[in-house]
Amino acid sequence: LGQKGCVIWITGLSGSGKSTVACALSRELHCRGHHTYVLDGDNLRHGLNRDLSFKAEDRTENIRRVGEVAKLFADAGTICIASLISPYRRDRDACRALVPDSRFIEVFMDLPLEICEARDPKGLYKLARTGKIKGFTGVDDPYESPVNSETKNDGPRWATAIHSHHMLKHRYLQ
Ligand code: GGZ
Repeated sequence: LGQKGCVIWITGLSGSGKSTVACALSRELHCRGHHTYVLDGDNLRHGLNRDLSFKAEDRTENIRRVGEVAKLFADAGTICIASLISPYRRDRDACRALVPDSRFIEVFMDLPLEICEARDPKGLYKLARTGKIKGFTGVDDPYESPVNSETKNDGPRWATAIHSHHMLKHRYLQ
């Protein structure tokens, strides 16, 4: 895995733990001598994607650009971990189509909205509920759950963040 790059695409609602898992996974892989790079949607929106809003067509463009960058990292032999809400199945599938199939691993942070909202680490759900943010994913904007992700969510749903992390560890970090 280390010699040939790949894309690990983490999708899920705001507050579902995508960035936390991305960082933890990156650190573990790095400790084992792999080259890794994390592409975080929220961070990239300050630079590469600063011209994009949260309306559907801009989200699609956001994901397209990050998918293309992730492909470049994978081509260069890096394990690229992309962490974006990426709410539309079609957009995620388009990113998958950019790399050979076995080199795209979709990880679904399958946490119920209620738990993400209860956590509300940045207070954004509260702003969305009071109408101060419009078009917030899960509140008044759609999220299409993966049907074909590489993670199987057979444990308690709230444990999926940890489960995803362990699944990847067992599959790729032996
Ligand atoms: C969803 C929003 C919105 C709206 C601001 N909808 O939890 P966060 O704060 O740190 O991460 C979210 C981030 C989502 O950016 P992405 O590039 O991952 O989104 S997408 O893949 O849909 O293009 C959230 C913050 O931006 N945020 N407004 N309306 N998330």
